[in-house]
Amino acid sequence: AGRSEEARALARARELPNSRTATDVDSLRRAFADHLQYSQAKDEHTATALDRYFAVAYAVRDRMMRRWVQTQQTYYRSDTKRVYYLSLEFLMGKALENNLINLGLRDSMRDALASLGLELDDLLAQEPDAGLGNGGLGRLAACFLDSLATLQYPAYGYGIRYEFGIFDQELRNGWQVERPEEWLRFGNAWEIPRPEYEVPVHFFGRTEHFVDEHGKHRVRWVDTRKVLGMPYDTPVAGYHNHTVNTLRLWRARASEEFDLSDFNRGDYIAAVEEKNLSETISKVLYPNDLTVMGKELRLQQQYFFVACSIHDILNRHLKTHESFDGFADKVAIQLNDTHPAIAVAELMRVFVDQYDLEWEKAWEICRSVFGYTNHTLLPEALERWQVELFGRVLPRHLEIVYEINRRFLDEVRASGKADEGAVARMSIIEEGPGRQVRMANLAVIGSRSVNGVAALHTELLKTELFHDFHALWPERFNNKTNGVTPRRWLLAANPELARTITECIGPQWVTDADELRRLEPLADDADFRRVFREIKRQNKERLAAIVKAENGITLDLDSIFDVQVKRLHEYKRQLLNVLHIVHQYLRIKADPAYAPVPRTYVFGAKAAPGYFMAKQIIKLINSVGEVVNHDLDVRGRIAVVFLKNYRVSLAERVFPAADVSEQISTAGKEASGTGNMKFQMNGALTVGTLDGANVEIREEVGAENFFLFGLTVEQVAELRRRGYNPWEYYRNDRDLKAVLDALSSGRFSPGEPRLFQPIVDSLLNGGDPYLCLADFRSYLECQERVSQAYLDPERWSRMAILNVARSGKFSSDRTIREYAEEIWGATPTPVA
Ligand code: B1H
Ligand code: IMP
Repeated sequence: AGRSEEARALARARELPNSRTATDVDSLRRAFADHLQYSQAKDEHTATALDRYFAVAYAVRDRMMRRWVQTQQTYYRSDTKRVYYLSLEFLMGKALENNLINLGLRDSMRDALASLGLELDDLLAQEPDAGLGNGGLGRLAACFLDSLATLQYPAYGYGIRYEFGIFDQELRNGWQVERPEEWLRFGNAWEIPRPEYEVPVHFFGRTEHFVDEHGKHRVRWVDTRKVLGMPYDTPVAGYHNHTVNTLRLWRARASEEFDLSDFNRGDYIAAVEEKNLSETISKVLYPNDLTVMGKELRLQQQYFFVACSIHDILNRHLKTHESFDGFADKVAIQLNDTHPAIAVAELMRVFVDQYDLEWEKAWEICRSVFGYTNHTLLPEALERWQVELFGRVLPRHLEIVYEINRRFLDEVRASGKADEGAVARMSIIEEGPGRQVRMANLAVIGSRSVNGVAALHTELLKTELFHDFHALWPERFNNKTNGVTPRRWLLAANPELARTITECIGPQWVTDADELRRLEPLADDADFRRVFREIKRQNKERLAAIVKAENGITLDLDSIFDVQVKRLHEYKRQLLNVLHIVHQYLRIKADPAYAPVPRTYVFGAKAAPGYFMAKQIIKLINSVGEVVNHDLDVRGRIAVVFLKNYRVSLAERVFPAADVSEQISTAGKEASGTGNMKFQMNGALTVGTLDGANVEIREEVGAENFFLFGLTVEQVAELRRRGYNPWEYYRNDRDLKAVLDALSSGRFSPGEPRLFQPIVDSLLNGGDPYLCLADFRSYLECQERVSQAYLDPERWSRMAILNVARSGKFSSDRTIREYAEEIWGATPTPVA
């Protein structure tokens, strides 16, 4: 009764006019002026560009608030099934432009600011990237949030509010140097701290087994160290609808009673040191894309955010339900890789120890709630924890994992479906010296669904990594090919192309990317092709301006912009790309009359700080660039550019400017790739292997609109069976030999002739694990075909337009709809 009285009073209060929801130009101008004054306490004399950015951001945020609250109320009222996406990474990038677009405010806000003599684009530039992820896996989570809200699914993202996201990359003398990225230094306009919803999380300690008053065997987790998780909520608006979902990120805080004993002993400093230790948990994102470190702090991060999120999910459920009986009909939890897989044990612990559920019942609920997405087959990325470490940090969870495993192994043995070898491979515990907990096995056993992220990847999961599990539970496995949001990656990043597309086929494509198919006939329209080329040229100009400012290099806009942007990894073979560049360089030097179709080779890549070979390759790219860009013999023919600090906001400038997309991983190694999709959507042609989602991109665009090269997965396996010897390729291919000899001779490292010897050694004496030499010739021939095709601009634009037209499959809207229908059983829940 009290609450409905309050509701009526609030409604009356809201009858007074306000400027916080209106979206006309005059109201937006007023909102900007108000926030500059009332939120920033600034005037025209003192306001900085950053103040003005905040004024715009707050004006936009105001316009999300009502919808945000109403969205949440709608979810409660309809008691709809909610989806929780648990991820250690959300690579969100900037929020302002995306929010302006999704709320339909971009044009009015631009006009409102223009009337004040301000450029919207200048203010957009002020916002720092939210770099809470490494690469594809984190950016996928961000695209998913956009699609979930756009498709009106009742969804939440849960993760960690890292104080330091992915490092800022600087280059010193061509070497990568990492600097901390202080994205929160000037405040974050989008987050709402919610200290009132803090959650306690326990670590360490020991377990006590006892018999309760009903004679039941129970367990207590005692003598723990407590940390608090404080939620920060960020609104995620759907495109042109009323849905605003929540990204809830947890920050670690020392518990209030943190080491009172130290305080009481008068050791103030020691007590504050303790506080720092607790708060370290959410300090920094681990920057080792695709490599696990086995560090205690990383396990603490994982458990910290999982425990907070599970607590939150259960509380929300209990607000409107008496028990957990219908839990699995109301909740779906997706595990973004194994990083949050401890959630399986945590949910069991809370059910059994705190809510006193029977094990069997708890397990049944658990197993129908979780879905697990695998993102890689690379062994170095498969998470395993030393049993000793795991049991020290999470003693109760280790017991639970043992119990899950014991029951699972009994069941498998009883079924007679697996021999002892298979049983050992499927066990959650890897036996032998230094026993380990295998998180992937825990995730598979604890989930109703296991999916890969591209068709080929899922096939390899079934036949290799999870072969035994697939034999046991074939129905659990499914594919969900990745996608990217066309709002950020086409509508926002490539405004000219987006506008032109809308002029031709209407605006439906923004939320129904299959509509892009209607561009197909325009590939045969010479006028459209000309416009398409003009747009590409403008986008190349925009990128060239960045390169001029950052690298001091003037790019040739007529050259092919040949781009490889992604994390630096040996399997992604940036090195193969460099070998091709060096080959071209040597060819021009050997034959001054050789005039290849001009190319600008563009790279952007961060290397994990401890990844020696990756850092060497960055240095090599820069050193080759140094030589090539200053050699008058090759001027106007080839140029090499390394863009420093590749990140989401830079990517938004790069994809629209690319002619060629380099997707050249060793077949079988790239689970999906998502950059490949962003290039395609922006009309770049792919040079690629049959790996990850390249396979499906080629299927969609047609073989004639895709530049294929390299060994297939089967051929790679066959070559390895026969015994791969890189020396044979070196001896039999004079061009290849010349390239490697040039690296060995110090041609690109004057004064330090042996600098790149480790790279050459890894290729020749290290067995060339990623088969750069085996694919070298095929890659060269493919690049020759690319150059020939580029010579015919009409043919090239035709191919590029068809790439855009056939990119609909790779919208994350399609991906999310599949997850919702086939894994989560979630239905769209529109907000009135
Ligand atoms: C992908 C990761 C990853 N797969 C461990 N696995 C990490 C693993 O910090 N860690 O410990 C971080 C990241 N990332 C990528 O996921 C795949 O390599 C891509 O092929 C795929 O497109 C992307 C999204 O599915
Ligand atoms: P939470 O994240 O689930 O705690 O959601 C908070 C939001 O949900 C707020 O916007 C509330 O208005 C809304 N909400 C919370 N409880 C209820 C309820 O019982 N009925 C309707 N809306 C609710």
